[in-house]
Amino acid sequence: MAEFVVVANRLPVDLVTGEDGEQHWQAAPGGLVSALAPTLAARTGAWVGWPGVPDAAPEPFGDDTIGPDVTLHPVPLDADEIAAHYEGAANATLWPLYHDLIATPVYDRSWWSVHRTVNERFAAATADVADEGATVWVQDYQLQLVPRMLRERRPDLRIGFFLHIPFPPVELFQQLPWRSEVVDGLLGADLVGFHTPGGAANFRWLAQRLCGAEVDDGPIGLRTAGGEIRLGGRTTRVGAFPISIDSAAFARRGEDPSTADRARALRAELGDPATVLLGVDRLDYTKGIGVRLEAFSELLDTGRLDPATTVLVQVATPSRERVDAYRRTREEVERTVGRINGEHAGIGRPVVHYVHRSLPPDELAALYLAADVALVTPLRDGMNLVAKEYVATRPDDGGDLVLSEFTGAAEELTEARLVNPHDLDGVAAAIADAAAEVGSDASRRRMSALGAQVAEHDVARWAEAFLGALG
Ligand code: GDG
Repeated sequence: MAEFVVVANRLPVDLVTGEDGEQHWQAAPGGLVSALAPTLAARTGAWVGWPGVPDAAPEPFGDDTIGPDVTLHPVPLDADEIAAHYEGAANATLWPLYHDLIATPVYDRSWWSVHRTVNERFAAATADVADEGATVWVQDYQLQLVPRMLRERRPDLRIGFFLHIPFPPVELFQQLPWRSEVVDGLLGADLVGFHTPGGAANFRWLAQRLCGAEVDDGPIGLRTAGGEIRLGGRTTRVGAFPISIDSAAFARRGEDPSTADRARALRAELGDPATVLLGVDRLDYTKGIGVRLEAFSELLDTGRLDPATTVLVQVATPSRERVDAYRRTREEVERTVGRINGEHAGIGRPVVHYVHRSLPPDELAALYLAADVALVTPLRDGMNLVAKEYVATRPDDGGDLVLSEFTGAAEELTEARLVNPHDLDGVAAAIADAAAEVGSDASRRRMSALGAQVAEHDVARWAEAFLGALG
């Protein structure tokens, strides 16, 4: 039995099939794992999640990479459940709804029914592993029904929930046919955390309107749980806990001479351009990859950037490729890359270097170090860790950051060149200014301020603030 349980869509390991045809576990390192590892390792811990492939139902097993007393509890999903719950309700209903309807959400009753069943399965698995009075931390939009389901099974538990994506404006949220169920599901928690105060305030308003909860109307605290919601004799608190990264680890990579060597080699491979622009994203319609490509294209068309001396590297990691909207986004991005190169590239000298693969962390760090300007232009993003990783990797205070106002990161990284991603002229102007001012004292001062912000507010602090507020 565990004193501290993390519940997430995925386990921190993936079940993969090797070349020999045998299945084995492979670590899936990510921000969440490094954030929670210290807390997990310090206690008897458990992680409840899906192993990432259909029908896999291995027995719980220990994971020494996190801690000696940490057990992983796989929750099996069959192929139909993956299609209805994960690709459907989570990624074709909730994801677009919570990201401002950039794609049109699909409201499918049969998907939702499976979504409910899968949330029940996660709640049941958690109830089985949590010790009397244990602390349970449920993660993200796929599992919003779990807190209530778990509370009903185990009133003794202390339950926290954190939403990694934006919580939408109330007018949009109200479209959801299952809106009261979701709000009530979250109200099963003792603490519900969001990236921004705005998301928490939206949720508090909906708790009152949809569930008849009593709420206070004070300001929502940052890194504390200020807002109170009372329903059915229980109190749920809400707060803003902006997530971050292992800033020191990124800084160490940035300072490592081998990263600098690789960054120099990368620039040479790119043809030693005067200016390297960089985008790194999951290939997702929320990330505004098309926005930056269009802005770049206009700058080349109008001669404000020179294709002989400027390159854009776009890393677009494959993502959710079985969901229609993602297939369409990929087609659009690749068509635009082809058009820009067709119009502006020299033979053997592309202006857009497009990578549709996941790069190893060392290579990513070298790219961060090599890039003069990072372009982070989502139409909507809960936080955006790439922006934070980029500034944390620049011990030299070099580089520059063009950052969409519609990211959670923009509320903290106020010294970046903030842009409205719907304003193409504004995005293009920010890119042109950043390129013109590479290495200037002004951009160094701004990068230094950004670096200090991220160094101070790292992911360990995020986890401590949330768990401290959860009590
Ligand atoms: C969700 C929310 C929120 C990307 N390409 C490669 C690679 N990455 C890594 C980045 C970064 C991560 O993926 C992406 O994180 P983001 O925060 O940018 O975006 P989402 O995946 O949408 O995350 C988001 C986050 O949750 C946390 O709460 O910030 O708003 O949408 O860490 O480095 N990593 C490697 N190779 C790649 O090619 N190694």
